[in-house]
Amino acid sequence: ILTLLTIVCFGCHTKSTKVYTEEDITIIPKPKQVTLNPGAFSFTENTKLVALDEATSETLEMLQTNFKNVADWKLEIVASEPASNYILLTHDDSLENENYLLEVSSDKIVIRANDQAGYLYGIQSLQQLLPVEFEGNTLVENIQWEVPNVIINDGPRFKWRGVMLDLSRHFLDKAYIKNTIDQLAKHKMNVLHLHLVDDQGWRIEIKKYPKLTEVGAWRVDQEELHWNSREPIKAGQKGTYGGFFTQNELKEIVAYAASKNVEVIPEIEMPAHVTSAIAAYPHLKCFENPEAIGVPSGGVWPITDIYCAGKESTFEFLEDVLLEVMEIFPSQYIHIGGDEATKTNWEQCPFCKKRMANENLKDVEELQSYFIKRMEKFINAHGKRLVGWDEILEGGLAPDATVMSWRGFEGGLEAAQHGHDVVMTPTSYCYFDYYQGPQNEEPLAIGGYLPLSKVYQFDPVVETMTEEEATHVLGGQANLWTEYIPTAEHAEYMLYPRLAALSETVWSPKDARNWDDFAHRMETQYKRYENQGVNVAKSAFLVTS
Ligand code: TNX
Repeated sequence: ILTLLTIVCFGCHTKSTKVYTEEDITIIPKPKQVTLNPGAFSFTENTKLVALDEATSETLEMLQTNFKNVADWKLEIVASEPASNYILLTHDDSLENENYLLEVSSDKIVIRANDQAGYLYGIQSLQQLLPVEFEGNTLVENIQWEVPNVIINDGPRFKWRGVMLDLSRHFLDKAYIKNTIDQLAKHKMNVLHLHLVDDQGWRIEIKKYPKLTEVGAWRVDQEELHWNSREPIKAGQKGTYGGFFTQNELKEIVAYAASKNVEVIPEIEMPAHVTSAIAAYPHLKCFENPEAIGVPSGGVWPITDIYCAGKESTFEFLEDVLLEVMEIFPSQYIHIGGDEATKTNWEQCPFCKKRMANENLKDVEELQSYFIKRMEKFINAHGKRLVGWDEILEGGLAPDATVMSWRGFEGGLEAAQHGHDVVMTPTSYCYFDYYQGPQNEEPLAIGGYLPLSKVYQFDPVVETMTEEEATHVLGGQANLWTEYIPTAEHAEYMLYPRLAALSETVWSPKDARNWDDFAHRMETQYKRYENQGVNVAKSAFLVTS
């Protein structure tokens, strides 16, 4: 009798007793289409993970590790389907990239996708259907690891779903970046834009120009000198605060990100926001005055020392740098910054004046446009595309440039009207360095006010856009500038939970968005964050208007 019972038990594993409702489906970002059916699938120690090929086996290994951690089960990965009690990942050509179809029934779970990203996102949704403790990755007893029976048909609204981390103003280490990549994948985001160069620090090893990191990556300790101090650091003064990534470390980050469907886009600022480079190689600016400042901790504004647009040596330097950058980052896009260039030096500089005369440029705006167009030619010749902040529109946009619109939506709109691709990152919805709750209760921030509810109202497509213009909107991105964000813990605080709202604005269908429904799902998402050990801001949630 006992043997018989055991056989029966193995065949039709544990029956669910819980009755699920729509309220129990708290996936963020909200899927395109969800159908809830009666019943549930219960994972057991004998649930099989079915991988028909190597690609799916990697994805299933993630699930295997999680179950090892939370249940101390070693779920077996097998190559063919058993009669029941299994999860299968299977290829489906009819689905678009990054899409997945997740079908949960009482005896099996099937995830269909056309690419690795689709499987990954199917698994992410599955994890969010499991009890929140699943995210904790620590052993939990007396819990039923079950998932309601559902059919979820899902895929992204936009193809660029990004976050930018500013590693210059404060350096954030590799562990934090990998952690952010994990979170991006959980939120079904797929772009990590790394701001590797700014006045306050050069963060990427360039073999041909070692001083960029020997000198340019270090400034006086941020504790001694707040970034907002107007005290310039003297040339030669030894910096104690900073850091940089070696090329190998960056390659490791790129590979890790790729395994989570995240593309890392490097930003090498030019022609401004480059005091760190100039501190290392003063010939890169127009006037080589002997009292050249070192790497500033910030705040000396406006910064007039920018790369000289007249000297050929500037372009040689930048091309050398970009060659090394393109070796590290396989991304289609290279971000060249282009923002906030104060061009007073260019107006005075004999080299710049000569360039303007030779190239028939009527003003320094056109000189900046010349600069960017020249860089674009170089980037295109290496099979890559240029993306830059919306200032690259001034003086004429480079022929194939993609515009990252930050000073509102206008730059993006203008670019789209001229047939250029656009990523929307307007300060009003996407600047995660802004306060997210009442100022007097929040840690010091740069200013502004961007609560969770406001992020949720973001829409990358401007209402007045024609259909054709809207096709040029690649998506949206949150920017985390770190002038006031000295630690990884603080960076987390600024990113979460706002990233949850942003993810929904770039993933979910516009008409699926509903604040009350989102707020309900966020209650569970908070528990997930807590289980994952994320330093999440509670304040953002309190403010609903
Ligand atoms: C503007 S956005 C900048 C950054 C600052 C940020 C602070 C952009 C392209 N440039 O250099 O860090 O504002 O919010």
